[in-house]
Amino acid sequence: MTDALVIFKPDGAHRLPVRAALWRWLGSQREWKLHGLTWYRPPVELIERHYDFLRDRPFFPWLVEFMTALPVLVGRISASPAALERMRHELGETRIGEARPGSLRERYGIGGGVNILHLSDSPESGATEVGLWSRYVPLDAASVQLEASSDRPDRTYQLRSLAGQYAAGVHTELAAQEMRRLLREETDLGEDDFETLVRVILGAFR
Ligand code: DAT
Ligand code: MG
Repeated sequence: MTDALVIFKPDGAHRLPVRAALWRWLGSQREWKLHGLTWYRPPVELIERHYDFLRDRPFFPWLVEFMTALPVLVGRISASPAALERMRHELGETRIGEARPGSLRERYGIGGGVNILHLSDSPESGATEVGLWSRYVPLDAASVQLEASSDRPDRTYQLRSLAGQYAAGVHTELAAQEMRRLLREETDLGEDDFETLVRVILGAFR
């Protein structure tokens, strides 16, 4: 058995229909075991270490801001190496535009690196990431109880289309305004946290 780190990123944690869908998948424990899932707002230093291999990429400052902006849901799973590989397959490719149709990221990701869920990509990275995060947050705490469904509407595909316009500089203001309206329908975040969510999501498409 191998360990892996799982994180509902801010979009996966706070867009309620997405959180419910991720929970239905992860909580099924189909061929893995979930050992704990807890709310935690990671400090910059932890995210910079976690994504150290991306330090030189142009999107790194955005990535750090995105991952530290709001509390996320973080936990540890154990699975066979083959099952972990199948989980990564079900999750889909990193960039939403390239994510396999039917994968979780294709179904719920808004675009670019706004891709809902982190999952360690191998037994080696799993061990490293679980080791690193355990120094900050207990990964074996009793799991939070999440809702398996949401009465909020899922606006993923509209958001993705608008993010495309926003990124292309087409109707930028209107696209941003409409994205804000749709995100408001999806989440119950309070006003300040909601503004933060909008900011970090739009930030991916500048
Ligand atoms: P994954 O999350 O699929 O394991 P990764 O480990 O290569 O992908 O990268 C970590 C995160 O960094 C990824 O989830 C989103 C962001 N990212 C990576 N490559 C990117 C890119 N080309 N454009 C935007 N964001 C990117
Ligand atoms: Mg990775």
